[in-house]
Amino acid sequence: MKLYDSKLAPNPRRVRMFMAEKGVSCENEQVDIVGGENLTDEFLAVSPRGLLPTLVLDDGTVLDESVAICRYLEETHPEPALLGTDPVNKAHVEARQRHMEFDGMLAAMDAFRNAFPGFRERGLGGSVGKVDAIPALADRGKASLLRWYAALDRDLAESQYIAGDSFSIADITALCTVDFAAGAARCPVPDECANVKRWHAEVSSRPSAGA
Ligand SMILES: N[C@@H](CCC(=O)N[C@@H](CS)C(=O)NCC(=O)O)C(=O)O
Repeated sequence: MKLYDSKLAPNPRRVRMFMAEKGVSCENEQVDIVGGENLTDEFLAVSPRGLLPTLVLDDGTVLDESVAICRYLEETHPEPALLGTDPVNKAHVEARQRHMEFDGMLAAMDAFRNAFPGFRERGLGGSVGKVDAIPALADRGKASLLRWYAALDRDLAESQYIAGDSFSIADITALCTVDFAAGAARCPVPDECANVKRWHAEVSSRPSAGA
């Protein structure tokens, strides 16, 4: 299989981390999003939505969503389980993963995309039509991130990881979001969020965090 990847982007990093946790590797092709390589005919012939990550399986099947790719990898490489263990835990991990994606990742995307000069005419990613950036959405993205950090800090006062006692996909999504928010979106974890900082140091020390 082959992963179309982009080193600086947070969603492809989620898949790289997931693969590293599973000990899975495959062919990798870097696609330059800022330079617009994801919008070329060549890439759109592979992945029509023009988004990264995209995983192409050996039989030609194209998977173009991070969590769908992770689902496939979990089914084909069950250990270690990153999407939960029993029916209740699986549901809880999925809920927490969605909280991280909707409340964190999307806010970080808004904060970055709507402020980055290179994306002035690319307010939404991918190939389906151009939408201008809206600068006010960058401010709202940062406000949403601060709200998310506060909620995360409360949750992490009660548990070691985002979805309880075990590391899961929810931690991967959250780590990739925090690092992207702190770097590209210039919205780091506030000093008062000591529980988030404790968790961040712990998950950042995993070898997969460098994938
Ligand atoms: N929900 C999708 C989001 C994918 C996405 O937005 N990827 C970004 C990189 S993090 C992208 O490819 N952007 C292309 C662009 O900005 O044109 C997933 O998780 O795979």
